[in-house]
Amino acid sequence: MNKNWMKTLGSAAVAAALVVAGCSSNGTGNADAESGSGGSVGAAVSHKIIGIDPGAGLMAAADRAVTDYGLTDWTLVEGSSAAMAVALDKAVKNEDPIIVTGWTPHWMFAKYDLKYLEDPKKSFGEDEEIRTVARLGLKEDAPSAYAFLDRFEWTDADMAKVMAAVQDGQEPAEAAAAWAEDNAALIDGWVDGIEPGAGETIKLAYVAWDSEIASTNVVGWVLEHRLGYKTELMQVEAGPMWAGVAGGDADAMVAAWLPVTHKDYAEQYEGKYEDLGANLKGTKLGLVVPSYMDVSSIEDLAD
Ligand code: PBE
Repeated sequence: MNKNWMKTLGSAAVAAALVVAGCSSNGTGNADAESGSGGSVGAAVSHKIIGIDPGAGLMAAADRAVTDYGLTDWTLVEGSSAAMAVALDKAVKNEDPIIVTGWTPHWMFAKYDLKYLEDPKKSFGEDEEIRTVARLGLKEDAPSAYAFLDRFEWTDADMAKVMAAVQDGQEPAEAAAAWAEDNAALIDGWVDGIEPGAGETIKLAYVAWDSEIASTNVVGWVLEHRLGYKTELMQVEAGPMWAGVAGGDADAMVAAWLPVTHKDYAEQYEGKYEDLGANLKGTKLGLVVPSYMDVSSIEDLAD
């Protein structure tokens, strides 16, 4: 009963009540909590992993981890990037234990002292990159936009600056514009020798993941301010983002995490999109905890 009930938990108040209930169950025969055989982390966080939007590849990977490590009593809580960040912020302020699904690049590693739990079974994969994916035919229909998208590549340090500005309260478009003005030389290289477009509208699909909010707004800025296009930034869920590019409703996205995280989407739409290669290398995904927690590996979570 516990498990299904936990899945439906929405409010912090109910969650807090559950923690209390979890503690009191110590005295009423909760074998895990009483066994002392490594169940303490699970009990401390009510056997919950705070996830993000259900369409994220990170959630599929976290589900895989739950299976791979035998975390049978655990619940992966669905929500959003923003809700995860709020829960993490609250926990860190109170020095409460918490486990979240996290990824790099992300501003949270600069703001808080965090660590990834080791993943010896590699449920979260390795050697991933963020790629740019265009719809079939974009090359012919908007060659200048295509040429720039094909060339676009930056670093996690670049992305982190835009993400941090958004986190500090700037509108994403403003943060992107400010970053672009500070990095004009880099952008010169991205557009060097590319003729401006004819004012067509380029539709960029993205999901409200902090990293992709940053990249999509920067790419939109370059298309508009350096290449003469109009842009439409379409914020959608992960599935519709891939479906949009594959079906031609969106022109491109800079949010394809491959070869692992978006593998299912990439396979589903194989042959219906063009992979323009990496726009950022050196990413990472996993379960993330505050450094003050005395746990180092996902293996330690199994009761
Ligand atoms: N993320 C951020 C995405 C890709 C970008 C890791 C949350 C995902 O899991 O699909």
